[in-house]
Amino acid sequence: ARVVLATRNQGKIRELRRILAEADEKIELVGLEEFPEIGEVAETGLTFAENALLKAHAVASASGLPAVADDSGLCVDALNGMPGVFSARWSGSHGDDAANLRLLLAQVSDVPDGRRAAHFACAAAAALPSGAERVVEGVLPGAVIHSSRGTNGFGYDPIFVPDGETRTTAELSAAEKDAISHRGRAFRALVPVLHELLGA
Ligand code: ITT
Repeated sequence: ARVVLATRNQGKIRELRRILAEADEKIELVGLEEFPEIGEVAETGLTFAENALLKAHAVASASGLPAVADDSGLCVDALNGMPGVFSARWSGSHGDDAANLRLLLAQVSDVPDGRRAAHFACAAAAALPSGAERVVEGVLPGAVIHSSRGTNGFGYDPIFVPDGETRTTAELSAAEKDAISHRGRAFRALVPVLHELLGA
């Protein structure tokens, strides 16, 4: 089945192509570059699920094809769950991973070890041009550290250590991250749900 991947985030695109190819070789992902007329979708939702559904619906109705979307972020307990849905625009400039990470590090610099719990969250949404929809979520619990380590992944990966790990998600291999990540969990759960939606 041809399904549009409704994201412009290159880090997500790399991971989602891997995760979905591994989970189901029959899903043929079409990139948004095939639909240059589709513009930015305003992420006005207050939750990951709302924003993922907004993006999936906008792209499904504009493309006429089924679409899947990812809304995700880092929720830091000591910051009352922030940056959360604002993760991509935390520093004010959308998608500036380096600036977002720098600001977050400064904001948690006084938080003692033991109070640095955080989690990555991902909502995976699927929508059809008819308006039918499904959404599932995945999380990865862990903690934020004091300075960056590692060069794999994207976004806040260099400052996040999953529970039970000593390495940051930027120090894990691609396969190691996919096996435990919020995105891996959400999109592996989405696959059977997407098939059910496409068959309905
Ligand atoms: P699209 O809306 O086009 O998908 P976006 O970058 O705007 O792209 P989001 O609003 O979902 O997407 O923001 C997600 C942000 O959360 C992303 O920019 C990262 O900073 C952070 N993030 C999400 N998953 C991550 C991961 O696996 N590792 C590190 N940071 C992650």
